[in-house]
Amino acid sequence: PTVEAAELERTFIAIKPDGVQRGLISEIIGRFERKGYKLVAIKLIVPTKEFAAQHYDDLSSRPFFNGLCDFLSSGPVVAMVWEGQGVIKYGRKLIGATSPQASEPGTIRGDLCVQVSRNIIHGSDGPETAVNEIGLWFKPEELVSYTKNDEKWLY
Ligand code: RTP
Repeated sequence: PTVEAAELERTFIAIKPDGVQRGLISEIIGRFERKGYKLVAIKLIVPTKEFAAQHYDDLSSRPFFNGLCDFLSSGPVVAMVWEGQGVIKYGRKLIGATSPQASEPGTIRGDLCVQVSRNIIHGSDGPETAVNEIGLWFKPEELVSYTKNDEKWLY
C-alpha cells in the first residue's frame, strides 16, 4: 500500500563523462539498483556546452563554471531518472560529498574517484531541482511507469 507514495519521488542522476570513460556505468547503476530503487528513464548523450550551462545555471557565477561546462560536454553522459522512497536525499547519500576527498568510504565518490572536478556522478539536490532537471534532460514520454516485481518485498 505504500508503493503509491514511493512512486511519487523521482530524482535525476547522471554519470559524467569521466565515469563513462572509466568504465563505471554498471558499477554506479548497480548500486542504485541493489539498494532497491527503480530505473524509470535512461539514455546516453553528449550534451552541448550550451545544454551543460543550462544544467549548471545556478553555478554560473562560480570560477569553475566554464571548465565544468566544457567537461560535462566533453563526452557521453548517462542520464537517468531513478524512483523510490526517499530517492532524492538517499541518492545523494549513496553518491557522497561533492569533494571525493570528503566522501565517506562506501559512497560512490568515496570509493571510486579522487578529485572534485572529476567526481563521476551528479544527483539532484532537492525536490525542486529534481523536477527541473528531469524536465531539462527528458521528455515526459521518455519516463517509463511500470511495476517491478521486487516492490512488494521492498515496501
Ligand atoms: P552535483 O550537483 O554534481 O552532485 O554536485 P554538488 O551539488 O555536490 O556540488 P555543486 O556545488 O552543485 O557543484 C556541481 C559540480 O561542480 C563541480 N565542482 N568543481 N573545481 C571546483 O572547485 C569544483 N567545485 C564543484 C563538481 O563536479 C560538482 O559536482
